[in-house]
Amino acid sequence: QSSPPEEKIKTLDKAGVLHRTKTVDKGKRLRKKHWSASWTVLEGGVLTFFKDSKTSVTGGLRQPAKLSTPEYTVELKGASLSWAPKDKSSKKNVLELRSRDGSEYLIQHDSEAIISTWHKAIAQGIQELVRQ
Ligand code: I3S
Repeated sequence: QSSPPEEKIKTLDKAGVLHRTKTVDKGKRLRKKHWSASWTVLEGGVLTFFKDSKTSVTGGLRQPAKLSTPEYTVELKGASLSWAPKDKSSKKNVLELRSRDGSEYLIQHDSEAIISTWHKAIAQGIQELVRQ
């Protein structure tokens, strides 16, 4: 039985600036980490990292995508999320996201409160897709 149409409307779950780096690309470990601050949007079961962090300032929440190019798009279906083990990074508050296609990302924010709300939102996004 399919869900009613209103449940399929994509809603913005969360958006903000996070530090992130990709560490594995489809099973292949990348040689170097390149941390950068990026405008990040969680919407409709997809986490999108934009190329830069400035969009939020210039474009505002309403049209972030128009002024910036997505750099990484992570489908949360089949993904897993955990706190990164200490050997993955010396930074604090680091999350590790593994996508179903075998890519891995580290996501970080100096504020424990902020990273915790992202942890909750991404974990919930993954959970909601489990039975779909
Ligand atoms: O895993 P690594 O090599 O310790 O990661 C660090 C490097 O990516 C480093 O870049 P350079 O090798 O160009 O200096 C970054 O500046 C560091 O932030 C990385 O370590 P952390 O522990 O911050 O993820």
